[in-house]
Amino acid sequence: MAVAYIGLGSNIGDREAHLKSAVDQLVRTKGITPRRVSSIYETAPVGYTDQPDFLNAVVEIETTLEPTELLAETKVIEVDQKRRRLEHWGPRTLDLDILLYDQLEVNLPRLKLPHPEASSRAFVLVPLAEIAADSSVLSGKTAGECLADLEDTAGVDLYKRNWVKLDL
Ligand code: GSY
Repeated sequence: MAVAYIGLGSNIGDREAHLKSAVDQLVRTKGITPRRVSSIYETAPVGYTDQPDFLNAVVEIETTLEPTELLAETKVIEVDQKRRRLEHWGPRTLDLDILLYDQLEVNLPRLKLPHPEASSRAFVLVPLAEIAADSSVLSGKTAGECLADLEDTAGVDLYKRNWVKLDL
């Protein structure tokens, strides 16, 4: 059994409903058991900035799936939730990114672990550090340490706590 962290993001339509649907479908997926969910944060877009603000959150799961199997399941969820992405870096209904999978380092064309954004992006680090500040996101550096290193977390605002209830 591995512990993994999945980043959720949405910036089209009913963003909160998209994040909820993602968690619901994670709960229903064989081999995946969500254990903790961060608060939702409203975040200014990074990269291509001429697009709506995102809602971002992070889910901690236990999983019996291998990393590539987990990746495949996240893609199924994106498609099932009718993900629309108009441009490669542009708005999307729902994004699921595997951020961490135990302490595993993976460098495949479609899967890099830890996720390259996990150690540098406030929209990832703020929700990740909320539920797993001690998780290692960059050669021994924790999410909490990387978050402390950021110059600021402007553009990442708490949007909602306790937005989903897990039957543990
Ligand atoms: O990397 C995921 C998609 N994405 C995001 C995001 O989820 N949140 C914010 N704030 N900016 C982003 N830019 C991209 S691309």
